[in-house]
Amino acid sequence: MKTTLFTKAIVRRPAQSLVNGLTDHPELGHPDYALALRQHDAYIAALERCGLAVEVLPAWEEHPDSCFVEDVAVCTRKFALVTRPGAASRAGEIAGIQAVLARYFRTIEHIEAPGTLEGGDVMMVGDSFYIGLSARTNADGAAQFIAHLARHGYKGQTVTMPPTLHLKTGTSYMEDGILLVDQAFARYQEFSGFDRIHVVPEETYAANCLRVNDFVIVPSGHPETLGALQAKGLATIQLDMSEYRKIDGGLSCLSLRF
Ligand code: CIR
Repeated sequence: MKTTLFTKAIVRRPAQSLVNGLTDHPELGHPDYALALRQHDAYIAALERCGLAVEVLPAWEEHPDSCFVEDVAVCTRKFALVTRPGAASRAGEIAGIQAVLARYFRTIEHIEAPGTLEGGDVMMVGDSFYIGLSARTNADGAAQFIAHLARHGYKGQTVTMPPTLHLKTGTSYMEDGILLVDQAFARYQEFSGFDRIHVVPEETYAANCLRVNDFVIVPSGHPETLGALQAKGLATIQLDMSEYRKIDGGLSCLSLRF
């Protein structure tokens, strides 16, 4: 059976300044820019293979983390949201995103100060949204988003966060009731109703996989998670994400899908 969740995606080419992106893992070293570009090419090709028309925004040198376009917006079926990133160095990344979103969405909502919210903290499960209260997303930002959701007939609920960058760093929804959870989220009551795949500690990075229509995109080098997804009958595409991992970026971070 064909599953159509999304038809379009927006990505932004990595800038050379990517090598100075924010990271909690400096021990992994700086990204290799040429390799990051090749990995980005493969990422776009994978989204196209999943059936998406991909709009590619140009690299933006002033903003090292700007290829992580997921954090500056949230796209729902009824409206788009321009966020207000909690990382000071990323605040300027929202400039221009409204104009891009306006090509696809009639209604665009915003997070206003003092609220902060980054898209990496938002997990969509059908008409329900989970919002991680992280160092990047505060209670005010989450409350504003939940109010927007309610106005559009959706539900939103906050999730208390372990010390993890974003909610989707540690858990991601694979559709069909299946949820990937790393150890930090394993005991969360709010997720107990899902068919959970527990990501083993050595593969924590693979808690951020991306379901796009008939495929799940999985970071390469995570055989247990790959096997667990395939055992659920899901078709997989593996992508090498080594250069983005160095600056805490995962598969979902690199695109907006709608
Ligand atoms: C940051 O720290 O903001 C970037 N280096 C990584 C952003 C990853 N985005 C995401 O998880 N949605």
